[in-house]
Amino acid sequence: MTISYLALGSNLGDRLETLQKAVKLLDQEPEIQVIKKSKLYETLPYGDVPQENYYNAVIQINTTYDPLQLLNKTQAIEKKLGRERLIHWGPRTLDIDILLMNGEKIATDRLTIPHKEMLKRSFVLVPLKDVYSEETYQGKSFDQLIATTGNQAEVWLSKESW
Ligand code: PH2
Ligand code: MG
Ligand code: MG
Repeated sequence: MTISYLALGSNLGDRLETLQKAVKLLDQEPEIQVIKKSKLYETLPYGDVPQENYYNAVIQINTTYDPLQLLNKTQAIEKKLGRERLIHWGPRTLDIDILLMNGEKIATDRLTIPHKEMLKRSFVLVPLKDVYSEETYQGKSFDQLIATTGNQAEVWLSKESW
């Protein structure tokens, strides 16, 4: 079993319903158990593409899949819930990114673990703090890591319960 962390994001259509369905579909996979869900956050779009606000969350899962098997599953679920790959970094009904898988380090064309950009993004670090198994990551507290991004003000708790 591998403890892994997945980031979920949506900024098209019914964002809450999409994230809820994604968690359910992941948990229904025989080789994946969802252990913890972060709170739900509304976030300003990060990057250069103007677009609507996102809902973001992070979940902790247990899986027996290897990284590429897990990527195939997450991509199948993105597709099932209506994702079309149109604009790089553009609006999406559902994005599932693998952040961490135990201590794995992988760099291939399809997949990099730990996720390359995670330390720059408060919309990832704030929910990761909710579910991460330890108080620190690479020797730093999450509050320190979040402060370093400079975009911590772009993330706030959603009033919706999920
Ligand atoms: N995902 C992106 C680009 N920008 N901004 C926010 N706030 N949340 C996201 O999930 C997001 C983004 C590309 O994956
Ligand atoms: Mg992403
Ligand atoms: Mg992605």
